[in-house]
Amino acid sequence: MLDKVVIANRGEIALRILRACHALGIRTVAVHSTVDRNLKHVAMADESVCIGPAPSTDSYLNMAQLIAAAEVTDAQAIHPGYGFLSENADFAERVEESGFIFIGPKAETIRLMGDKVEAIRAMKDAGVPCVPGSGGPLGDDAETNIGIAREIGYPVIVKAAGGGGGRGMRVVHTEAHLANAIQTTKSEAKAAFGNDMVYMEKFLENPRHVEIQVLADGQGNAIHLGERDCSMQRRHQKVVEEAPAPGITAEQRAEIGRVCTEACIRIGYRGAGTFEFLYENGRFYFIEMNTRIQVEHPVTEMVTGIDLVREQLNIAAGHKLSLKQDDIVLEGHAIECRINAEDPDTFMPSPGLIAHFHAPGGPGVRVDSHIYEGYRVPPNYDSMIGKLIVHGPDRETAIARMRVALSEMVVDGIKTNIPLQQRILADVGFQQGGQNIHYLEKRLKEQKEKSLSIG
Ligand code: MV4
Repeated sequence: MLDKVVIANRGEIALRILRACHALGIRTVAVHSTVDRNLKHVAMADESVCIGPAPSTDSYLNMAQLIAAAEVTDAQAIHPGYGFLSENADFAERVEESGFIFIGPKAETIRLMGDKVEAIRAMKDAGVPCVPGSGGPLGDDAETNIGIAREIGYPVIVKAAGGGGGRGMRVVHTEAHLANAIQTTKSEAKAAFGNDMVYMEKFLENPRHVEIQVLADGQGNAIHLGERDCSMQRRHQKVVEEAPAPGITAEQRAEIGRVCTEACIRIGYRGAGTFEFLYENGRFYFIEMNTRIQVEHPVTEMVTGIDLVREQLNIAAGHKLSLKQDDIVLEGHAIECRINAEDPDTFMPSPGLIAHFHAPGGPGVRVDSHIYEGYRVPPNYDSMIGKLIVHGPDRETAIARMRVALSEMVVDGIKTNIPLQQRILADVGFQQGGQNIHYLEKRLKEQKEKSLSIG
């Protein structure tokens, strides 16, 4: 097993990684910025290293500092968590060139998936169902592009190859707007990602976001752990996630899961990964692959009973997958509410001192959070301060448990989105299940208009 791991992240995921390491007897090194010296996992780690000032570019994104931290502590591996450098192929490469293990896929796999055109090509070749599209980058010839769009059928969406996660895309409804949309997306992509390559897909108007969790050892073995529904989102930020996805049958799950695991084996995938699909009219359409552990991984852990971070560590240590597909049995239903330090109505960040904190509890209730009474949420990073996860024998029970847990949870001193989460869990449409990616924003808009007409 690994003997010492650098946790190249902060907040709840740093704590989550620390716990998985300690449970395996692995020593931990916390790295932190100057404003983060009071993070919970820093106090719990075997060693800690201050890697720079508050701005992430000077600390959590500083590759040289992170590698130096591994060197001075004589660590063996670096876990990047999510965000920051977790999907940076150059970082993975530099980590391995420096003689450390990057806890994730090979750099070349990260690079492949970072280029959305190449990722889609690879997945299509591996038999993964994709959105009808250009099947490659768009060239400069307007007539050719018009021909591609006609073939696909309007509306189409133009996406940046270097984008992903909702950045750098444009919907086009008619031929008259196509050339302009391509040019604008190209120049925005050039500015944002240093790469002006764009591609085209059929625009699916009312899909759900359903993603498949996989684990692969890079030694010819891969399994899937079912799906998560992440359709409850606002501005590409997920708000509530759940597993399994309402309405997906065991047969559908087995089929799409098999396709994903076969693709993993074919590309030599290593580590935990997520295949992102749009799901519409009973069909899956691949859009992107994430090569990191994801924020919402706990809902999969709750329904499978598998510790995904532990599996990441075992794979990084060179072990073959000990789990077989038949070992994966889904039980019950899990829901995750992201808890953010933000105004529940305006979504403005609300950093500051946590004057009082009470964590909810009870059967099937899990709190993944680094906050504590007296902790000060810094203004420099993402506003997520934790995740509340519940598990129950069925979706109705999970919803009931989440509603109780949300009502028990106390975070005083700052504003949080707990009131928003309570409104979502009380919403009849949410309770029905299976809403599409536009549902939350539509409901929020309705609510705002209603409150304006009264106020
Ligand atoms: C799409 C789409 C509709 N059709 N692609 C946004 C995030 C990025 N991962 C891909 N995204 C989308 N791609 C086609 N062909 C709609 C979205 C989309 C979306 C996807 C998942 C979750 C939330 C979303 C919100 C708006 C748009």
